[in-house]
Amino acid sequence: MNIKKKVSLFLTLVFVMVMIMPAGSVLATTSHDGSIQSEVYTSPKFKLQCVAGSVYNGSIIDEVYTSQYFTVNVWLENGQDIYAEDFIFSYDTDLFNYIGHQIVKEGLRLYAEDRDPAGVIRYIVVSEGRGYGISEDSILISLNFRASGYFEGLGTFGVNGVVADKNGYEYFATDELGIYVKPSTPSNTDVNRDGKNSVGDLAIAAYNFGQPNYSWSNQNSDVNKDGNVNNIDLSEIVEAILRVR
Ligand SMILES: [Ca+2]
Ligand SMILES: [Ca+2]
Repeated sequence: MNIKKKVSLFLTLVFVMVMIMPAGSVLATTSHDGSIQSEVYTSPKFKLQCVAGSVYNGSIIDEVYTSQYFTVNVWLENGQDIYAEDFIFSYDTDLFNYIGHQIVKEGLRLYAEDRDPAGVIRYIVVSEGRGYGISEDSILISLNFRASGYFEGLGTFGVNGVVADKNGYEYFATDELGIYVKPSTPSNTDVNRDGKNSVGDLAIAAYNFGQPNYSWSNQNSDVNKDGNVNNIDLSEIVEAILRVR
């Protein structure tokens, strides 16, 4: 094989390797002084996470009760100077009702939300200015849902789309998450689950009175699981305390 053919074969091999290289591969690069260096190449990716309670401190869950409120966080991981995201979020409309969204990371802003009644929503999220690009794992957007009161079973959430870095390089990312909807349980007035009904349970629920579910300090404050902490929950706890001798 002559030199020309060898070079041609080498270049073809390099091209094929780059084309099939998965995220996380080691990529050989040539530095300014001509030496060969290796870099670990990781693509940004989405991760879906379902939580009950507050966005950052809530407990991660994989099942919900019928009629329960909960939050699905869309995370962006492995990002480096990512400044814009254009993605489609999908959910099962038989099992879940979409309530709304929140942006919790400073410097991020939602520029577009395009909703389709079939359970498909397109979002465009942008970092407003230098210093707000995403270079560490961050929640892009938090989506509030309520499990429908009519159906039980396994429902799926999906996200896929394109994110781009400060140089305009675009990366495709996707993720999927299954959440099981189970029947509601009867009221449980023992909010802190210490085995007794007392004023401690009442105080916890009182602290969460009137708050949206993502800011509850304890999800058991909603004793009748209707998605609100209100005078119905407090009255049930008081009645349980009065029954204690
Ligand atoms: Ca208790
Ligand atoms: Ca309630």
